[in-house]
Amino acid sequence: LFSRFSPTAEDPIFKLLGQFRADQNPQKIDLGIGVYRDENGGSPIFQAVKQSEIIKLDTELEKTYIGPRGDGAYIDVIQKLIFKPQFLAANSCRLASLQTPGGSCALRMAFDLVARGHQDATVWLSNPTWQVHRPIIQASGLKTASYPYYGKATHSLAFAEMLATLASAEPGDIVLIQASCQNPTGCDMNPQQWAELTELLKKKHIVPLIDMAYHGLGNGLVEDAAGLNIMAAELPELIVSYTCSKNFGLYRDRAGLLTVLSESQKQADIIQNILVDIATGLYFTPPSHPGAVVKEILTDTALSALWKQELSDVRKRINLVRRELSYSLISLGIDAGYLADQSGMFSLLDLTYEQIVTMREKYSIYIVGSGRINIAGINSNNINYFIDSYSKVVGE
Ligand code: PLP
Ligand code: TYF
Repeated sequence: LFSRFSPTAEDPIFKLLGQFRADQNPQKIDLGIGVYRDENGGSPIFQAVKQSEIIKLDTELEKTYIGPRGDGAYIDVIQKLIFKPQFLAANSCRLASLQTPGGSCALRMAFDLVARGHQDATVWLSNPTWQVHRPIIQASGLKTASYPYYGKATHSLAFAEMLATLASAEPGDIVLIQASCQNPTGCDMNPQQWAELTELLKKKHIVPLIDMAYHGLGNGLVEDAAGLNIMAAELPELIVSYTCSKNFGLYRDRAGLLTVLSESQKQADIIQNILVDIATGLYFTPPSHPGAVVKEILTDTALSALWKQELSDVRKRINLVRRELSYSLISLGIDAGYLADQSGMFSLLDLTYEQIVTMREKYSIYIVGSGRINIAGINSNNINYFIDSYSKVVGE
């Protein structure tokens, strides 16, 4: 049986991480994988998480299954973090939700749900998007198409082109949008653009799937959810995939959420049962611990304040590095104003494939093949080396 299989390609981001780890150069810099790094280059556990884990260790009484839907109280606190209170007061009966093992799994569940009801749906992906979106969609058997999102020359959103292309989508198609801190471009829509896109989706009966992987890492918890809330207030149907991987730093522990907004409570009840059915067929029950840790933080006033402070520190550091990088490169005559304007951990640098290889092989600076850098990989110890190397490579 197994001789039938041919090899598949390794995930390029993890491949790059392996190369980085094997590199002996003490000046090496990892700008690859999307993991937050602090000023010392480490990824320490949030203090709020550590404290919550200690409480959980002391108070957890059993390890029995939490069941396919997960913990209802965890679902409630995440929904409160995402949606405006007025929206939830009027519409929570229209929501069907599931605690999931991270954001990737929430996405897979969302596509499996769509495929059960509408096998011919096309999922529209931004060009470019997170490179794992496509394989997750293909695993659910749905078709993909792409819409313009980013103008390389201007380093900004190609909004008019995006709207023009999405106008050709069919009713019941899905458009995948990132809520904030778009991976890999760092370019997000402003509220006016969210509203315009909402109008189009409403008119054409297209359903948005909003992937929220960097909630609070851009401009703030409320600000990063503003576009999503514009859509939720206007549209009959919407899907949200959420992950606590980045904003709680829970990467390996796997805490996520899938929330589906439908037209009525009756439809939401049907969707809820289907989601439970799909989860049962895939993994049965999500891990309890990371969700319990998040729930503890969000229901405890002191822990919640501590977490918000830590998240704000993360955000401030990312934005500080953005500005420093931008100004230093501009002072060398390199067009880099866009780095300060974009948001979240990622931006695309103007590098050819050959230049990316040179950055890696000659300077031990690890950048994803698209030119994507993790801004948080830069700190005051390595910024000068980075700027020096980058300016040499682009000047050659
Ligand atoms: N969506 C985007 C845009 C991401 O960058 C990530 C990153 O990991 C995810 C979803 C998935 O998150 P998770 O690690 O929780 O599966
Ligand atoms: O884009 C990133 O770097 C993160 C982490 O297969 C990641 O989202 C990278 C590759 C992958 C899963 C997650």
